[in-house]
Amino acid sequence: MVKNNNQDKSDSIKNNVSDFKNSKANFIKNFTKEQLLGFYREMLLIRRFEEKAGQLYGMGLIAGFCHLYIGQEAIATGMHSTMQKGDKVITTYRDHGHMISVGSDPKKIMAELMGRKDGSSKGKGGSMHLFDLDRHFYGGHGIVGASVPIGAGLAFADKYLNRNNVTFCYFGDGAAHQGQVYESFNMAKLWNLPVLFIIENNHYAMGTSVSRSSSVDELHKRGIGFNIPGVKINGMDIFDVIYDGQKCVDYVRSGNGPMLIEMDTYRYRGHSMSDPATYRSKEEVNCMKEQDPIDNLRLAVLKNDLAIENDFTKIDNQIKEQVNDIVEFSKNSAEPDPSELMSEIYN
Ligand SMILES: Cc1ncc(C[n+]2csc(CCOP(=O)(O)OP(=O)(O)O)c2C)c(N)n1
Ligand SMILES: [Mg+2]
Repeated sequence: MVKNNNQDKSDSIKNNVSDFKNSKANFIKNFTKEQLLGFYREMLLIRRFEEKAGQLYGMGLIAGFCHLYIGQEAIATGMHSTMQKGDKVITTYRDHGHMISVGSDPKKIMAELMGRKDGSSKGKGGSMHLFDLDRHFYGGHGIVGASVPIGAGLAFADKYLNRNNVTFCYFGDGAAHQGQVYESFNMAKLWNLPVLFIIENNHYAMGTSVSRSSSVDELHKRGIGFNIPGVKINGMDIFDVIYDGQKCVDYVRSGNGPMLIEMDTYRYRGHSMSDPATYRSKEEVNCMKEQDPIDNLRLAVLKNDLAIENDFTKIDNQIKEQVNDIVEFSKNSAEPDPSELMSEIYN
């Protein structure tokens, strides 16, 4: 196969990744106890928040579309730890976890899901249309693939204004087949935009598996035709995400132009609340749950004597209380006034 410079860079990242596999036990020791427990706290908050959202949906307190992120938490939390002030995040409708990880108030997120006036979009956007300008979180997009050209545009603005920031642009394995994705890849490389394209490959686009829909199922290779290097990262392990992800962020921030990451991950629940997910076996789901990112982190920390069981139990209890408060706040928030119906919307 003919190689180009970017391919060499991609290969060298891959080589470093295999070095990392050998020294993984040591990598965890780079973090303080506070940092490790902070990762655990954030991932657990996303998980419990999502479980609660699922219950509230069942009770009729959340309506419309609602896509849960359960199983994919290590990606949002891990990549967030590689960000600098002013870096941008844009993603799909599977957005609750990403908005929590950038530090938005989860009370406002839940209130938004419930269509209440204290929601982050004043209760008028719902689950798929979260937004937080102060934290550079640019949505929440219901149109499959739409986060990619907009993400490239955000990166264009940073480059144009000489800001040393990176845009973290997330999309799914299904979205990776969209034409607008490749138009964006072309321009992003042509202008060497500081954008990190991150495919969250959870192996299904609604009910269609990657193997049934993709002629090239190694999605990290999708940038090669545009000279965009790509790597595949184990998205079920936060230490893989941070170690490998940081190298990619550094590459982009150093002015080399875009890079593509394929995060290998899995969603435990159906595509949305109306999907019983009968297209995959219980064995498959259980096998993936054995690699659970939150259990993985807890075990790795305990095994390395970097915290004790009681530290985790305390956090488990605090998160339980926090999620109860989040629900109370959201239930007590009123629905938007009917006079708001036509304001701040496109019509
Ligand atoms: C342009 C467009 N086409 C189709 C849909 C319907 N649709 C919503 S989600 C989805 C599947 C996308 O799967 P993937 O990109 O893998 O993301 P995931 O849901 O797995 O996170 C489809 C086809 C849409 N919202 N927008
Ligand atoms: Mg998918």
